[in-house]
Amino acid sequence: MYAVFRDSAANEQFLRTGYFTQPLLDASEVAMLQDGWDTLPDKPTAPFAFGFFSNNVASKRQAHELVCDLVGARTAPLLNNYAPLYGQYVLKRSMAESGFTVHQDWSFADERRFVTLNVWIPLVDVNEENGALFVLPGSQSNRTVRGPGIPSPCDDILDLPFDGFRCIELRAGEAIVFDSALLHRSPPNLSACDRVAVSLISIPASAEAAVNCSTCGEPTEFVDVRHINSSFFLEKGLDPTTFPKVGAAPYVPTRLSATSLVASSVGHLD
Ligand SMILES: O=C(O)CCC(=O)C(=O)O
Repeated sequence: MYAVFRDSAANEQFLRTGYFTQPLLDASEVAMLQDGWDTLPDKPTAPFAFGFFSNNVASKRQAHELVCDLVGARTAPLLNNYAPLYGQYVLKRSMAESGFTVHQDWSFADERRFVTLNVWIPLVDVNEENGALFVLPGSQSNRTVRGPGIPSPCDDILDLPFDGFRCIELRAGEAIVFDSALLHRSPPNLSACDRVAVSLISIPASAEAAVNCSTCGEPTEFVDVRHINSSFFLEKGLDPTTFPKVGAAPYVPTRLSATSLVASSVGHLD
């Protein structure tokens, strides 16, 4: 398997748990990202919003370029030749409806050969009250086939109890780098202030950016593999249909359950 971190101890911990935390940005860089957020032409109003939910391409591009430049420069010395694919802000407003349920991110390259990453960095200190990430250590071993048009493997575990998940408390500018297959979620922000974070999707520089997808209903034995680039998030609104089909990947319908997770994941808790 492709190494993720240059440092072997960090890599070993990442491979075991599915994530690694690391102070990454200094106060001036956090301030630059905060300023980028404050001056975005189009801000979401929903209780919880990823940047890619927006229809305003100029706004998404402004965020994407800033996050890729700034966070990409800081992750380059740590990661084993990874390249930024897409950068965005993630807003969790101070609202009881701002929780986000259990999920795995889509994969953005061939997960049989590569690990794709989410580098998530809050712009304020985060804890259980204001919407820190909660992760299920070791759950990245569930290499499900995920992507647009493919039923989510997490539909039966959306309300899994928080026990077993680990709350990743971080200072502003500190990063959690996690495997796209790691199960994670975030509770509602019950503090008085909105929580803004940045997220950078990164893939190995030698990998072709690609999504698994189904463009004609529920898949049976195979899903399409389509090459993408950052326009998938920026101009195309996560619609893979105009990207070239470059192959097919075997697909077995999978629904993760609490029982399967106990067997495959919780044993990895350290
Ligand atoms: O920002 C959050 O609260 C959740 C982020 C998340 O789930 C993700 O980036 O995949």
